[in-house]
Amino acid sequence: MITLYSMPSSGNSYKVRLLLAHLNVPYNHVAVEYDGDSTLTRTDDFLTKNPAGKVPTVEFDNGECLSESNAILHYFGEGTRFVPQDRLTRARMYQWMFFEQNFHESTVAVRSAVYVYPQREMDRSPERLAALLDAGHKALDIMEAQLSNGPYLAGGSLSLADICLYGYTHSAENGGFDISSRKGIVQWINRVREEPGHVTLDWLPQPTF
Ligand SMILES: N[C@@H](CCC(=O)N[C@@H](CS)C(=O)NCC(=O)O)C(=O)O
Repeated sequence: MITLYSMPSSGNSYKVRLLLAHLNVPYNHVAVEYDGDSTLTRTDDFLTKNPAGKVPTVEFDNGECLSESNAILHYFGEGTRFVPQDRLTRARMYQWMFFEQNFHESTVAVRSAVYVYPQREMDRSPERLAALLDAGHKALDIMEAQLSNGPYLAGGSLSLADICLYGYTHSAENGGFDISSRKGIVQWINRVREEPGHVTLDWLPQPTF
């Protein structure tokens, strides 16, 4: 059985847990939280699995490992209903997933992390918080423009792009972002949440041992 190293409180890890839940993929879960110098991601053993020292990271039965949340989504999502058949719609799904890592994660997720994790306290300067708020609202406006015109980010049904961007958008208010005035995003959050098989951020699989 595969092992997923993931951070229970993190949107990047949640994306993977959400897709695996939708696909009913069983896995061992190893929880990783910030724990100073003893954080699991800093150990020599973990660094052989992912030299970047980050989660989510998947370890397969044969010892092969895969990291980067969106690469993991791609690995498990390929050939399922979460990857559109149409070439352009599929490319648009990837467009949103690259946007997530380039623009949304570095603003919306980072501002929330700065508030939530005491370890990020040094990043709480007023200038930095203001810049992140401004840039994060721009990222949310870009999503809002799409979601005011269609039910999902790419095509007419839930795709990897929605699973990917839901991770940090549904909890963006933790970072001080205004979601409630963005009606397209509000309705999309409800739509994603109502999809059969959905699990919440705090859901973790039962231990298998
Ligand atoms: N681009 C990476 C980002 C991964 C990442 O930043 N993970 C954070 C949690 S959100 C982490 O592992 N932090 C623990 C650490 O740095 O030790 C992805 O999408 O997987």
